[in-house]
Amino acid sequence: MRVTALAGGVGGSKLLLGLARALPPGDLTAVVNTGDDIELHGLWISPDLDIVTYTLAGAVNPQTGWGIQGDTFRVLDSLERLGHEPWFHLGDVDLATHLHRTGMLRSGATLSQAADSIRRALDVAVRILPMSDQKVRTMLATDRGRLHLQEYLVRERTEPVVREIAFEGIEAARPAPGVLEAIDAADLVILGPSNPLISIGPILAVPGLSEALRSRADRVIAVSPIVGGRSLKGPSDKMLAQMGREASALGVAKFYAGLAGTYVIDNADAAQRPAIEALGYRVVVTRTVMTTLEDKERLARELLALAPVARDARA
Ligand code: FO1
Repeated sequence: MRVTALAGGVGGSKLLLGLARALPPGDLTAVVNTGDDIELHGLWISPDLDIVTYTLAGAVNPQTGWGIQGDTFRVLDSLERLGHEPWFHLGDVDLATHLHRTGMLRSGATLSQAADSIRRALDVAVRILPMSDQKVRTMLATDRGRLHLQEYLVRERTEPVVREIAFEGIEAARPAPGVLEAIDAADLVILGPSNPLISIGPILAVPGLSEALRSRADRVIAVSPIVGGRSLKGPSDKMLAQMGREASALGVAKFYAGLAGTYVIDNADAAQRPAIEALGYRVVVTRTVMTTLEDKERLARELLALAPVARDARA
C-alpha cells in the first residue's frame, strides 16, 4: 500500500514513525512543511525536515521532539561570547546538517536534493520531500509586529497575539519534484496531527496541492491535532482562537472540509462526531494521543485499515 503523509513538526513526525513501522520500507512518502525554514548564522535551517528525518532515524531528542539526542551546544555558547543572541538552540551535531544543507544549496543543489542526501546518510528508508524547492516563509502579523514563525514560536514563546498568517513566496512556489506524483499514486494520503495553520497550512497553500487532494478526497484522512479542546503540543489551540476559528476537533474539521473524506478524532471528542459528520466526513473515533512507540504504531495501523480498496481492485 502506497501512503503519502503531509507533516509538519513533532506531532506529524510521531505518526510518521508509526507508519514507518507499519509499512514495508519504500511504501511511505513524507511531504514536509518548509514554511518555517529560517536563515541564521549564515545557515539554511529546515526545522520540520530535520524533525521528520531525525525522528525516523531514531536520533531525535525524545525530551523536546526536535534536535539530536545527547547533542551539545559548544558552538552556540561560543557564538554567544561573540555577541550573537542564542535564542534558537542549534546543537553541535545538528549544525553539521545545516552546514551540509547550506553548502549543497550554495553549490546549486535543490532543497529536495539536500533533504534526500541527509535522510540517506541517516539510513532513513522513508522518502522525505520538502513541499517545495522554492523559498516560502511563514510570517505572522502580531500585536508585537511582524514576526518570522520561529521568532514567534521560540524567541517570543508564542506570547504575541496572532492577527494574520502569510506564506511569503507561495505564489511563485511549485510543488517539489515527486510531490504531486506521490499524492496521485497514493492509496492513502494522511494529513498528520500537526498544526493546521502553520504546519499543514503552508503545504496546502502550495499551488496545485489542495486541488490534488480535493480531487481524491475519498483517499485522504485527516487526524485532528486538537484533543479535548487543546493542542497536544504547540500553540494550535491558541492560534485557532486568535484567528477566529474554533479551537476544537470540529474547528479543524471545518478547516480541512472538502480536502479529506475521513476525519479521525480522539475518544475525548466523541460528542463532536455528529457535527463533524454533518460536514460530510466519515468520522472515526479512537485514541489519537501518541505517548509510546506502541501508540504510534497502533494509530498508524488503524489509519492504514481505513484505506479504500486499492484502485486496481476497484477497476
Ligand atoms: N524549538 C524550540 O522551542 N526552541 C528551540 O530552540 C528550537 C531549536 C530548533 C533547532 C533545530 C530544529 O530542527 C528545531 C528547533 N526547534 C526549536 C523546533 C522548531 O522551532 C519548531 O518546533 C518547528 O519549526 C515547528 O514545527
